Amino acid sequence: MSGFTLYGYFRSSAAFRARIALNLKGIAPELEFIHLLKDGGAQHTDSYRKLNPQGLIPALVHDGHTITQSLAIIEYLDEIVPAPPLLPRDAPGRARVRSIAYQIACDIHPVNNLRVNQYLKSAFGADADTQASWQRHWIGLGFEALETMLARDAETGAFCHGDTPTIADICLIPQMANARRVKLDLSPYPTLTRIEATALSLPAFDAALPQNQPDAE
Ligand SMILES: N[C@@H](CCC(=O)N[C@@H](CS)C(=O)NCC(=O)O)C(=O)O
Repeated sequence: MSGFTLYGYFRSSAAFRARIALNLKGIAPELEFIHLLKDGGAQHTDSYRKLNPQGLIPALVHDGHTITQSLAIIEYLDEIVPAPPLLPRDAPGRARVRSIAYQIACDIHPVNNLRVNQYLKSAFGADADTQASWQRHWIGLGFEALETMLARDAETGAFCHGDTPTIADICLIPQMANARRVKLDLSPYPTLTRIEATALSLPAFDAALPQNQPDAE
């Protein structure tokens, strides 16, 4: 399929989610790189804010529509390209997958975002070490609950839910990359690291890694 444009940045974990979903669906989008740091951040320019008034990436343009929010992008792709499905067929399964995805996308990720770290610095003088410590705290708290849930539930398989990747894995793997970047000790989360290794053995996940992007630095 063609006619997709993804606005992203190699290190953005929300863009990483969108890249995995596009890869799983076999879609190779045109790429527009929004450098989040250079010259104060391209996400804040008038031209990008016209596309996404939130000033956040990713944004996906397709068929005259601009879609923002990574989970909305992923569910849109899943609806227009149904195979392979990124959500289970059964309602309890879909609820469980969304619960895992939202734990990451709604509770862990937002408090660790770039703009939060920039505000920690400008308002409270938090240096890079303090910011990393903040991130380790919030990621660790979220991972503790996720590890308990995934280790306990019979629905957990090779992936977060069963033996094929879902939206839960699409959120988990980029969050693991962020955890590694701030040097969180991952030894207390053996289920998460096992699922990460399985997911990264798939080309769709591996090709979406930050270091494998054309704008990687
Ligand atoms: N909930 C949004 C989060 C998007 C988001 O926070 N993107 C980050 C990069 S991971 C961003 O653009 N940050 C720019 C900034 O903080 O200025 C989504 O899932 O798309």
